[in-house]
Amino acid sequence: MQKILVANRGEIALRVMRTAREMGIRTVAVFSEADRNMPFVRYADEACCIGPAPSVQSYLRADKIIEVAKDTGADAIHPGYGFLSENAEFAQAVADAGLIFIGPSAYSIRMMGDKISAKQAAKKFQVPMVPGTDQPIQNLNEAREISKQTGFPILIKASAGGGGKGMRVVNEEAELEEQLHMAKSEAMSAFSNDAVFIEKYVAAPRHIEIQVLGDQHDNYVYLFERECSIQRRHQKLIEEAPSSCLTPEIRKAMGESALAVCRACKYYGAGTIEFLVDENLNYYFLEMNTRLQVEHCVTEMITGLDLVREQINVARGERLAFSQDDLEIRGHAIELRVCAEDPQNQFLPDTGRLELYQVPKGPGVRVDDGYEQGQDIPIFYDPMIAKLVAYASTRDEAISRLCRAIDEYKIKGFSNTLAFGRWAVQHEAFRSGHFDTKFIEHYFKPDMLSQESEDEAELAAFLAATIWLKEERPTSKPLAMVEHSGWKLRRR
Ligand code: MV4
Repeated sequence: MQKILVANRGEIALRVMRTAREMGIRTVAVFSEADRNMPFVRYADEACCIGPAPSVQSYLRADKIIEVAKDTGADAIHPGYGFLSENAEFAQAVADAGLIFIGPSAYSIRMMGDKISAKQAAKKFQVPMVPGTDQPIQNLNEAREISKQTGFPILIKASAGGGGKGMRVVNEEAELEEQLHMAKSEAMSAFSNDAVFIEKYVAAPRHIEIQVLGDQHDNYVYLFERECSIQRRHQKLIEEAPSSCLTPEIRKAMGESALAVCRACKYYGAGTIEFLVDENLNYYFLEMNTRLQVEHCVTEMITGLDLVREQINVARGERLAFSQDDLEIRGHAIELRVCAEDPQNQFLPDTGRLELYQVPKGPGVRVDDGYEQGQDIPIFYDPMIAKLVAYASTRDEAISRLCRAIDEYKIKGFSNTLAFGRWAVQHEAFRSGHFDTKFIEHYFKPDMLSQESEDEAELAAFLAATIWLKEERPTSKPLAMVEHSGWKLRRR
């Protein structure tokens, strides 16, 4: 493999290109008109504009991207996450064009993309599943029968959904008819497929996922878990590895279940098996993500592996160079997604320019970002601008380190999730490890962060007054001194 086209943008495009460069592989960037000045475009050895800003006219143009790959002599395509990464037709088209798709086969993507066929495959390998069905619901009577067996509340899920899209909670039999009807018509308009299935609703579970790697010679390993319960509206905000709630026995059982899912779909490449874990540490298979995930970095920190390197090696047919027994968890990693969103206003996306942008550095800090100071955040794409990862030997140290890094991180120009992140990891429920997917809903109120900015304003006023009243006060710019005060910056 001599040259990889990266069919993505922002931090993940850069992330993939960095590993390619370390491996002596050249890179091709494809970019939209909005991304012309992005760091990933400059980092690539070659770059090609593929269309206007909207994704459907650029990053989702499978035909155009394959054409660029051929024209530039690339021999492989890395899809990153999002966009075309879990599109089986794209994976097939890449292969049909004589190029290597750096990811699983179209067969695996297709089987896991349909949640009903994923459950049927996993069931054959005795993977634990939430009580319910692994067949499409045919009619209301059938839905009634199944919910009688499981008991209410239940969840109706779209087979073509996933990641929380196309789900409906039904609390009692009286709501069933209407909810089933709505679920099916929603699924039809969103996915052109109205197949739905039913599961017992697990209230307030933890969301824990297992990272896996497979090669094209039937070898598989699991790279332990990531705890992803701190999320809002199915958008994860904080991820960590390992989870503070698993025992070595459950970790091993979940890892082996994850590998069973891989065997069920003949998986190769990097993948993630999502599980729900209830308060008694029962775990249930939810779905499989057949791509490299945003939060893969925390797994890299605790295993010492480079997942993109592994993806590339597997894609070119190499065998995994290690087995399960070679792997162990070392230390603890926590990731905060730094998003251009306003936590005080329901985490709605904010836009603006990076007027000031300084990233934290030093021991155990990793920042995967895609923008530079002075750039505008386009409205067309995901609001995540960076991932801040803290790594240390223990969870407590990783939390302290993340807080220190958040303090060093300077972003001015739009609202972002940095202060939210500090609030979350300092919360007693997070620190003690006793939290679930309802963490933000239960504990977070918008004014919790404004208190912090009020404290800061008060301190700034106090310092300004103190300087002003001091005998040897500077004759000019007292406010500039306040601005640069280490006391204010450290919020003391
Ligand atoms: C569930 C569930 C409770 N019970 N299934 C949401 C994402 C999708 N992968 C499946 N999801 C859920 N499935 C049963 N039977 C609760 C969720 C869920 C959730 C899961 C993981 C992380 C956050 C979540 C937030 C709300 C609901």
